[in-house]
Amino acid sequence: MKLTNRTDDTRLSATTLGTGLAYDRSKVSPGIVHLGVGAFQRAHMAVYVDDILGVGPSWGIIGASLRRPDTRLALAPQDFLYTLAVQSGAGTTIRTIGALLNVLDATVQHAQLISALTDPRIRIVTLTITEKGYCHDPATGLLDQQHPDVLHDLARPEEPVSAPGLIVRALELRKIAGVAPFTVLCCDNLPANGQTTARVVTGLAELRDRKLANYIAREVAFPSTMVDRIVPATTDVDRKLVFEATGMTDAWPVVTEPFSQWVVEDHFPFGRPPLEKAGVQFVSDVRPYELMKLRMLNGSHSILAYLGYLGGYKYVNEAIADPAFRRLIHDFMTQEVMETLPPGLSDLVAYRDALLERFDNPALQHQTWQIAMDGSQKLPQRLLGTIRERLERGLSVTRAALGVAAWMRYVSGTDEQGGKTDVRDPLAARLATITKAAGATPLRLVEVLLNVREVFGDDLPRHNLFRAELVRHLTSLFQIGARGTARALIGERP
Ligand code: CS2
Repeated sequence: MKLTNRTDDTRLSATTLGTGLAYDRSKVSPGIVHLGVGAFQRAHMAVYVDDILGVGPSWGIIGASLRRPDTRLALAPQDFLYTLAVQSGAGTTIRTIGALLNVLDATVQHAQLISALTDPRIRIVTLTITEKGYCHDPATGLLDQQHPDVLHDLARPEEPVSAPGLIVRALELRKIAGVAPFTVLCCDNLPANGQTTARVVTGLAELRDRKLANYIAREVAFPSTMVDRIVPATTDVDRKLVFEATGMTDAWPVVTEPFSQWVVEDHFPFGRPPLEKAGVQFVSDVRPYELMKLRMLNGSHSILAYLGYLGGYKYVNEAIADPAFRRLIHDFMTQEVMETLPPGLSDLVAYRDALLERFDNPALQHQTWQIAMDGSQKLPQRLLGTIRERLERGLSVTRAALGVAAWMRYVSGTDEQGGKTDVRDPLAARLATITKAAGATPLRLVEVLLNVREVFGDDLPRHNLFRAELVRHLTSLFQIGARGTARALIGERP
């Protein structure tokens, strides 16, 4: 990120912005601590909060980055203000967001973060720490007791580094001080995300102190949510666009699509912002929405990411413009996912068509490589849930299995041109070792990868039909590539 050649009077800040917000920011006080400030949170949850700060000024956000200084470094000089650019084929709309009152860098401001988390004004702690931030076993959803961060937090409970560790410590301190706890709101793409978060937090507390664990289980609410907005990583092109549109330099704007959805289970014992005024849907059971979104959107995204990347497509909109890929994703949703979803959801056909249109957005530049990251943490809820249910019912899993085979091909470390693939995944080292030992032999690759229990559990490796589909697809991916395989699957000449 280059900020040279611009004088400070063109840098976005409270002074240069003037009265550019719809509310008086000096009246806003913090009510939420957010762990994991990233592009997604800044383009989603923070925008909903920004919308209601005029009527609910006690719900400002203190953000925290758990690993990296970059967000604080970029936003502090601009008073934590940033630009939201909403882009579609029809053009761009620009808005400044002021909901973040501060961003702490937990690596050097640990004490400040703990004091924010124990501040009685804080009534909600929200999380976007990505799937791997939960230190859990993706196949079972249970805390991984051998996770290095968990071991660290058990050894030094006063200086936790993981999000579950920070939450446990903050709740412990609040309990000691006689301060009511906060509500924990997971905003990550996990199945039953409230329960999953509750399980890892109480699981960690249990390893430290049973009484504390009981207290958390009894007193703390973990409502589930479904979050949805496509937010690619910000690039220098986006920075330039924002500068050209506003005349101000913003070191870290966020660029997103027009669509945004947030469905929340309405269980906030210590109060919540009036987010329904900003379009949040409060419901008693989030599960149907969550399954729909994870299996339709994220499932399709992951298939497109692996096949697209292998097929040489850098961006999602390029991949979905390939007729064979488009047809494959259309049929995956229609013929494999829809019948696994609970009844009562509104028009799934319209939902599917809207997704295809969103993937098409040419302004977004969403990299297949970005979505391909952390597959070991994503596959269970995106593809394997669909596959499990269909196998149980004796139904075919061809397209979903192609997504899994494409992941297997991807993590084997080379692309179709023989170049090296930069595989980012918490299990990357292990995946590299086992795939190297197996070589480019589909049967052996399927064998070793299916045995990664954290991903496939104990049941899927035993399923012969699933295994056969994987071997068939992987053989085809090696022989005729991703595009050829997609074409063959939809009945066209590869
Ligand atoms: C994507 C998601 O990066 C990914 O894995 O599938 O971030 C996706 O864009 C969001 O969940 C959309 O709501």
